Order: sequence, then structure tokens, then C-alpha cells
Amino acid sequence: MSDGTQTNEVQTDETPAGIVKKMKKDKVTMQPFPAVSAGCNTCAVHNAANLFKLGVDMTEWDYVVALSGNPNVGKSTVFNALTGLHQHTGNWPGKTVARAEGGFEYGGARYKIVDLPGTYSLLATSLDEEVARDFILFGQPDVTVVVVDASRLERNLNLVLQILEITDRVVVALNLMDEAKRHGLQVDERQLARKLGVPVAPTVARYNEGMDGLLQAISDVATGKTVCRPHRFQSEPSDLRHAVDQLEREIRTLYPDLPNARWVALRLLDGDERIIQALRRGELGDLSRTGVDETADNIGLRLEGAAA
Ligand SMILES: Nc1nc2c(ncn2[C@@H]2O[C@H](COP(=O)(O)OP(=O)(O)OP(=O)(O)O)[C@@H](O)[C@H]2O)c(=O)[nH]1
Ligand SMILES: [Mg+2]
Repeated sequence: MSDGTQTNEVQTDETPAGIVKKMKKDKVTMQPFPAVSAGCNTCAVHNAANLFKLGVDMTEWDYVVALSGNPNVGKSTVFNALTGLHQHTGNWPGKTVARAEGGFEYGGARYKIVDLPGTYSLLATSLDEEVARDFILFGQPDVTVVVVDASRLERNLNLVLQILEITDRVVVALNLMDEAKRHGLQVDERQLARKLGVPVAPTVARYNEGMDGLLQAISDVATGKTVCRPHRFQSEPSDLRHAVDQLEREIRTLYPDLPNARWVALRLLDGDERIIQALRRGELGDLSRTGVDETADNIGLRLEGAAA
């Protein structure tokens, strides 16, 4: 559980000077991306010594970390490396079908980490993808790690960009760097981090390489030491914005505790049958089941009104 002391930065003055001014005011230090920089407290020896694998012992935690990513990119391998547990891994997609939880302690803080099934997008099409989608959208993780395959970056970035739309507390684990190298690919992780606006930690999880940098990046984002500036799409047509605003307000009124109501509004406008049904059944996030059928019907009516 978060202690509630982290900041969820909202930058108002978007110019570099404005951002620096606000950071100085808030006494925030921006880590160079990737968050792997020189210095004792980021060196491998220091970090490795600071990691305590807690296995399934997660009675109390300070932060929750979600491990997301496309199928077969090494999420469970990272999970095992950090927790000491033995989640099923293997060289085919779709191994993890339900979420698995474990713990680790790092830099004096306790983390609950959740290994999720692989998903290509937040527009889930299967049950295991729904498990991942629901946790990323409604589980309110303090940090979402997106594990990506460095040798198939383009395909993997689709999910990264979708996640950056809904949260600004993201770390990208650029995994399978050995495979990328084997295929003659060079990934400029600094440039990638700059473009995405979040830390990027290169890793070879199978051989436990890069876990130090990944841990440091997770810790920096969790504690608010690193403030992300995620890349977002800006060009929403005004008609659409108006309809989404209206619907989002309705959803917030009916379900005040539902995170990412805007995302839900967009999916409803898109006619996403799974989301409509999940909303009707009260299965989205922590929706209360009380009165859901009635309120879902109201949403349906208002949806038509907003889309008209
Ligand atoms: N070469 C190489 N193999 C890796 C690396 N990380 C993981 N693997 C291998 O990739 C395969 C898939 O790893 P998993 O951890 O099961 O992947 P996953 O993302 O959890 O897969 P799903 O749960 O099916 O989505 C396994 O054979 C791992 O040993 C890496 O950095 N380099
Ligand atoms: Mg897995």
C-alpha cells in the first residue's frame, strides 16, 4: 500500500524553463534518463546488496509494482529475479494466465510486485489479457514496469504508448538486449528514454543483467525522485473531447473510486462490448455491485446522448 507521500506531478508551464522552475520549487531532482547513472548508490554492487528477495512474504508493503508487457518478453523472468520465486517461464507466449504476486525490499522500502499475463494492448481480447488490462488500469500500481523485447521494439511500443496515456509512473525494461545484439541491432536507450519521457533500463533478465539499474529506476519513480514526462498524443478533435468529457463526468459521478474513468469513457464511445458488459456486471476495477445494473443502463442512455 502506498504511504500517500508520493507526488503525482502535474506540470502546468510546459516550457523547459517552467518545468525546471517547478522542480526547484518542489525540491525535485530529475534523474538523467535512463535512471542508470554513475555514482555509488547506483552501482551494481550497491544495488545488489540492497535487494532482499521476499518471496511471497508481502504482509506490508510501501509500493505496488505491476509487471506488464507483450507475451514472452521476460516478465516472469524479471519477477523471479526480484522475488526469488519460481513463476513458470518458457519460450512460448501465454504461459502466465493469472496474476502472481511476490515481494522484495530495496533501499529500505518494501515492494509488492505483480507478474501479469502478456498483452499486446489495453484493448484486451482474451481473458488473460483482461487480467493484465484490469490491473494496469484499475489496480492503481505505484509503478508500472513495461517489459519490452529490444529485438522487436516497434511492435512492443504499441503497448508502451497506450500505458503512457493512462499513467505517468512508468519504467521501461528494455529486455532481451542480448538477442537484439545477436541480430545486429543497436538500441539507443537514452534517446528512447528521452522520447518516451520515462526511464529506460536495459536488461538481460535471463542472465540477471541490468537488474540493478531496473531496481534503481523503479525506486526513483516510486519515491518521486524521478518525475516522468510521458509522451502523450495531443490531437483530440474537439467534438470527441467534448463527448469524452461529458461521459467521463457521468462515470465519475456513478463510480467515484474508479481510476481511469476517461479511458473507460473512450472505450464506451468506441462501443467496446467487453467494457460495456464489465460495467454492467460491475466487474471493472472495484465497482460496487450495488445498483450497477441500473446505473449501467443510465450510462448507456447518457452514452447515446454524448455521442449524438
Ligand atoms: N536471451 C534471452 N532470453 C530471455 C531474456 N529474458 C527472458 N528470456 C527468456 O525468454 C523466455 C520467456 O520468458 P518469460 O519470463 O516466461 O516471459 P513472459 O513475458 O513472462 O511470458 P508470458 O507469461 O508467456 O507472457 C524464457 O525462455 C526466458 O528464459 C533475456 O534477456 N535474454
Ligand atoms: Mg510470464
